[in-house]
Formats: sequence, C-alpha cells, structure tokens
Amino acid sequence: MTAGAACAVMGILNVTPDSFSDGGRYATVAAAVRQGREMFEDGAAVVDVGGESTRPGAEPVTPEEEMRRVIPVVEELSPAGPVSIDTRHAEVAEAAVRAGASIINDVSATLGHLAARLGVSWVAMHMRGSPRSMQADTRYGDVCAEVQEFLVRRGQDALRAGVPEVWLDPGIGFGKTCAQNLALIRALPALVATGFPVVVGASRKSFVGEICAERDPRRRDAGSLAVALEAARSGAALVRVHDVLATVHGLRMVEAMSDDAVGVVL
Ligand code: HH2
Repeated sequence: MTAGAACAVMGILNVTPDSFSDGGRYATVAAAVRQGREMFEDGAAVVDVGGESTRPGAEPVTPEEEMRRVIPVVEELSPAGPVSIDTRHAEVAEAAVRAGASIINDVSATLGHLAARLGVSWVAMHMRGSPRSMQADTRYGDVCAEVQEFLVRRGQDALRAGVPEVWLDPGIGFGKTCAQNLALIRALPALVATGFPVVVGASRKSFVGEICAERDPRRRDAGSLAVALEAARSGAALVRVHDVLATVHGLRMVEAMSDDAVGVVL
C-alpha cells in the first residue's frame, strides 16, 4: 500500500481481550478474519491487526502471547488485502511480516531498522514512555513542535536505513491531554508539510468522549468521524478507525463536495 492523493482508511482489528472499545469481540481467529474481510469490503485500504492493548494503563503481554493471538489472523486475512501489524515487539512484527503483513504499525517508533531489513512500510507513532505510564507526565514545552521534531528525525533515519515507505503518526491519546490532542490535530497541516504521509488515529479515544460527554467508547463514532474528516481536510493520508463504512462514506461525500471534485466518477 502506498500513500495516494485521497485520504485512505485503516480498519482497526484488535485481537485482544482488553482493548478499550472492542476488547474480546474478535477473540477467535474466525471472528477476527470475518471482521477483517468485512472491513475490506467496506472500503478499508488496510486492516491493522493488533494483539496487545495500548490503552492508558494496559497490562503488557508477552511477545509469545501476542503472536499466538495475531499470527493466525494475519495469515488468513492477508490474501484478502493489505494487512498491517500493530505492535511494539520486533519478534511479533517479524513473524507477522512472514505471515503476510506488509506494514509495521509501530506505536514505539523503534522498529525502523527491522522494517528496512524486511523491506516493508513502517508507521512511526509518537508516544512518551509506555502505555502503562504515558498519562503520568503530559508536560511538554510545545507539544506540536516536540512531536513533529521527534517524528521527522525518526522518519529521516528510517529512510536512510532503507525503509521503502515511512508514515508518521502524532499518537493521539498517547501521553497527551485533551487540549494537547486538539492542538496536534490543528497542527496536522505542518506535519503534512514535512512531506511524509501522515496517519491519524483518534477513533473512540477518550478526548472524543470528553468533548462529546460520552463515556461509552462504542458511542463515540460520530465524534470520531468528525476528527477523521478534519484530518483528511488537513492532508492526512490515512485515518485509523473502528467504523470503516461510515468513514469511507464520509470521506467520499466530502471529496464529492469539494471544488476539485469536478471530474469525480460515481
Ligand atoms: N492507537 C491505538 C493503537 N495503535 N496505531 C497508530 N498508528 N495510531 C494510533 O493512534 C493508535 C495505534 C490505540 O487504540 P486501539 O487499538 O483502538 O485500542 P487498544 O490499544 O486498547 O487496543
């Protein structure tokens, strides 16, 4: 998968018992593969398979357990379309690529050399510390400048190391307050201007719940769609979402209504 002119959709497929909004829903290989295939049918450009929850305070899992959860799913799902592996662990990423994944979605932004060696695309996301500790210290001087500087440095290093395609992600909700998440979304045009394709993952996250006064993550899809559309308007290349169909339809409508959609073929 390569970044195109229009914003594409990455569907979230958490094969975990404890993810904050869909934990336990796709616990069997069959259920997860069915959900992944449905996401492709609904228009996902890539399905992101994860076996460890990274919600704030989540308990880490061993790479062995993570592999047990994700590898059979990647194997069965990857013939249907591009699959990314959402992991912080090198051994999980490597096994998933061997099982058919073509993108390493790396919330630790540390696996660039592995992506180079394996010759696959790499998403570098900004996070401070680990999921367990990240909300403990959300002090930044200038959050947008710090995040961008960090990501661009990692991105340039990865390109030098030979990664064929590098995507940058500001890591919405990873060690950031509600106000900082909003600032990062407002600053997306600057991140896009660095020339790297940009990924944004805000779907169902707690800042959407805070603003919409909605405690149930599964009732945050409309708020999440608003963020995805704003990210696309700011030039993001990929939005990571739970509700693939609504996001694909929303993006299509916005594109059809835009000035430069004169030649749009329906
Ligand atoms: N967010 C989550 C996980 N992986 N990857 C990228 N690139 N960007 C993100 O914002 C991102 C991510 C956390 O969300 P989710 O997978 O929905 O929940 P959990 O970590 O509880 O499984």
